[in-house]
Amino acid sequence: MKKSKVLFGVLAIIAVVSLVAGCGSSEKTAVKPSASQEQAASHQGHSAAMPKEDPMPMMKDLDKNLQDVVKQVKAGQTMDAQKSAAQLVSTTDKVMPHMMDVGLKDNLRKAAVEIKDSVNAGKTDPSALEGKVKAMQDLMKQTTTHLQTMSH
Ligand SMILES: [Cu+2]
Repeated sequence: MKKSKVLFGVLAIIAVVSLVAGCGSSEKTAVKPSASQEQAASHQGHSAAMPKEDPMPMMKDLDKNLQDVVKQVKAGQTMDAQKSAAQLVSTTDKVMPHMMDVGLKDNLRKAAVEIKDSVNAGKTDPSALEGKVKAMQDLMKQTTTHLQTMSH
């Protein structure tokens, strides 16, 4: 009789402990999604994860980088064009953390890299580059519009 009472007591304690532990862990997992939901909500505006700088001047830089690439390719200044194309990609990388539209972000980056690759391949045909430049300009316009929907 005594033994079974003790056994019951131990079992009861185990049950309580595991209940408490279970409660604690379920509370923890319940907190996590709500925290990420909060994060997602704050992404509507300028997120805290973003660098604190204004991306609009970067869009101007991007436009200038692109114009430089075109001008230098046309002038046959391959080395300069390659530098400007590298600059074009690095400016794009600076703008990207401010973009919330994943598709647009990918396309903008791809367009910049495509221009860089074709300039780096040397002997770039200006007319072949033209289509890529137009695509980039179009994506830059969309990006500017996209960035204007957020407060920076
Ligand atoms: Cu931003």
